[in-house]
Amino acid sequence: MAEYFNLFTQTQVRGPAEHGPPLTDTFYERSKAGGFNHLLGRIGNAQIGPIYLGWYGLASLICGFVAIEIIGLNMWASVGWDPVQFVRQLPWLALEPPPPSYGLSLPPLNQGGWWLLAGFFLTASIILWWIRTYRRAIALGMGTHVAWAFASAIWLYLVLGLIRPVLMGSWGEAVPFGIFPHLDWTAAFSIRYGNLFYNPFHALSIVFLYGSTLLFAMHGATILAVTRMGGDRELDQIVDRGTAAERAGLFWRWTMGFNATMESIHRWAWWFAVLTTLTGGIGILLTGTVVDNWYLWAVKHDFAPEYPAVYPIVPDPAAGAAQ
Ligand code: 07D
Ligand code: 07D
Repeated sequence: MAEYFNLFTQTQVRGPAEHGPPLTDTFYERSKAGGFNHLLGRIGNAQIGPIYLGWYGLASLICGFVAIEIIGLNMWASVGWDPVQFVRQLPWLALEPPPPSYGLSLPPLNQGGWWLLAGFFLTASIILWWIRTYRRAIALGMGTHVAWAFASAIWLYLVLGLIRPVLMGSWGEAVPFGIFPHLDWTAAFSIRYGNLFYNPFHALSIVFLYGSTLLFAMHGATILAVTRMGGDRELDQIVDRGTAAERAGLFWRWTMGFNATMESIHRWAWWFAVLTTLTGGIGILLTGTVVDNWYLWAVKHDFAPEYPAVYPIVPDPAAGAAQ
């Protein structure tokens, strides 16, 4: 019996496990069979695995584990090895970079040395994972779009924690490890450099971040809206356009006069996501190196007003209240 398939009445068609095309260039055998999981099938594909670990994957996981271990143990030590306080205070705990007085030299372990080590292993882990995304794509005969999008995020990460601190001559410029501490750093960074809102690259980054969510919503909604015509089989709709793609396109021409194609929408989405961190990284790189105060920079370039010229001196309301 054919069952109507939509968001609420899902069917999970289950055949033999899909192993993907055979790999030719690998010296590490991937694991044999995967399993199935009904709950995962509700949000995605029910099949789990086969997972490809490989030497890069293994090395990445080990480096990631070492980094998290260093961060976690330092945080734990900072509450006197008390397990309860560790859990309670975790969001506020930090592993801080060295104080500015050390510049780019190697500090003692408890003066930021651990931070440097953790950063080294985290960076190694991330770069090894990038290599893995690149090599697995090649092995499957795919394009390397995922790897290059990931590289854009890594660019911002490297600017924040490595490239800019090196240009500024101090590890102390880098971001601490920690959930709220890294937010404090973000706020302090903005204030120190005269309000990041006046940094045009921060603005561009926000444009692409917001744009990414908008595009994702529009695309996701459009495809869901035409699944009943087979729109979710996007590939078929690209090579053999059917009523779903036609209607989806017409919907947008009706509502806004222009439509993306089944292919171009993914290019838009890719570029918007990639440009978020690409422009963001440029913005951070310029901060403190080329521009020391974004507000004053904006005043100089005539897009921020000088405060006194706009706001006359305001009497302190508290002074009146005291009488
Ligand atoms: C949903 C994919 C899954 C990823 C997740 C993140 C860790 C960290 C480590 C306790 C969308 C896993 C988290 C591995 C645990 C320790 C030591 C991605 C999804 C679930 N931030 N940030 C978060 C990172 C920076 C900022 C949350 C990382 C900059 C603001 C999480 C980096 C600045 C806010 C986190 C990084 C900045 C956050 C949720 C690296 C400027 C929030 C992230 C490596 C860009 C939000 C309490 C998320 C929050 C948040 C991780 C860098 C600003 C802990 C790994 C320095 C303003 N950041 N962040 O869902 O709730 O991303 O914070 O560069 O409001 Mg951050
Ligand atoms: C961090 C890329 C690196 C991540 C990697 C992931 C792991 C975990 C986990 C397996 C996010 C590695 C992953 C290790 C593995 C598992 C589970 C991407 C990262 C490689 N801002 N702001 C941005 C807004 C203000 C500030 C970008 C909005 C204030 C600073 C974004 C507002 C001040 C920085 C953005 C706002 C301030 C930013 C981030 C509003 C604070 C940055 C884009 C409405 C008081 C960063 C140029 C991104 C940047 C950044 C948005 C306000 C500070 C668009 C909407 C004025 C210091 N801000 N911001 O994708 O690039 O990050 O700036 O107020 O560094 Mg901001």
